[in-house]
Amino acid sequence: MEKLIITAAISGAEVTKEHNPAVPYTVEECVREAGSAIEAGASIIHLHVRKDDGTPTQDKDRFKTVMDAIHAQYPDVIIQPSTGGAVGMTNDERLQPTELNPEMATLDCGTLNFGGDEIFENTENTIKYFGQKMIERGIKPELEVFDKSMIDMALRLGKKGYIKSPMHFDFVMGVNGGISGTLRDFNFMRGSIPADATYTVAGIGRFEFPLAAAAIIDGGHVRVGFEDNTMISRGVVAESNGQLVAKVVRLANEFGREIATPAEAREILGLKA
Ligand code: KMH
Ligand code: ZN
Repeated sequence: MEKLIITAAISGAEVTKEHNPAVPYTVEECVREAGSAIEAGASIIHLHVRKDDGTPTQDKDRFKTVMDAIHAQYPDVIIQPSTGGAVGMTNDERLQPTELNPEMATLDCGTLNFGGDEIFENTENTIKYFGQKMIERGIKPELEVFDKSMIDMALRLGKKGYIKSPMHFDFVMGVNGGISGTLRDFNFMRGSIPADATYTVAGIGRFEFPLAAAAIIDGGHVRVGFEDNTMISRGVVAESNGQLVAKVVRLANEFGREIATPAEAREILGLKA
């Protein structure tokens, strides 16, 4: 079986220090949290950035500062900026980090309710626009799909030339407004992607580790991190992103799945080196 790629979503845009005091806002905190995850076995950092007060931002300069600071200490790691940003941002605001020509970036494949009164909006034209920009800039999209219909959208837009194959999906499961985090729905998602596609699974909250185990067994890949879940076990706040990654490594060891280095992750995902 292919080695396991672990992605650490260290910060997100919604989670705060009230949920977990280790949620990173400053550049130094981002380096600390990315470092803990990389040292535990993550080969990809899925990155959102904040202002020092915790406000989410897609500012290109802030991304550059944080990415350079992480790469200064961990030159091999793959950094995957978010183009989802936070609810309510404009398309061009969200796309700013792609101007830095990262190897990967997320591409969200549909609109969904996002708790309370929030709607995370990704119209068909938005997805086309983001897909086109990523092709122009040589960026491999991680196709964030929060529901089965978003896989169908990605496949349709792939046929029209907005997304290249082989595709790499991220099944985000358990968001209130998206598909549930049950094994039944995991099987549905997993069975709905093309044979040449790869996937990672990001289980939200209590779904994080059960879905990680499912993907480890199935030959898929895993995303964990404070963006998706801040607890190491029921009622126990995680000390760091690295602690979440270490738990995935232990599960992988139990099932005999080796962990991919960044170089091996590049090979598996077909990234430009
Ligand atoms: N913060 C969410 C509204 C992504 O990174 O591409 C969107 C999100 C998805 O986190
Ligand atoms: Zn994200």
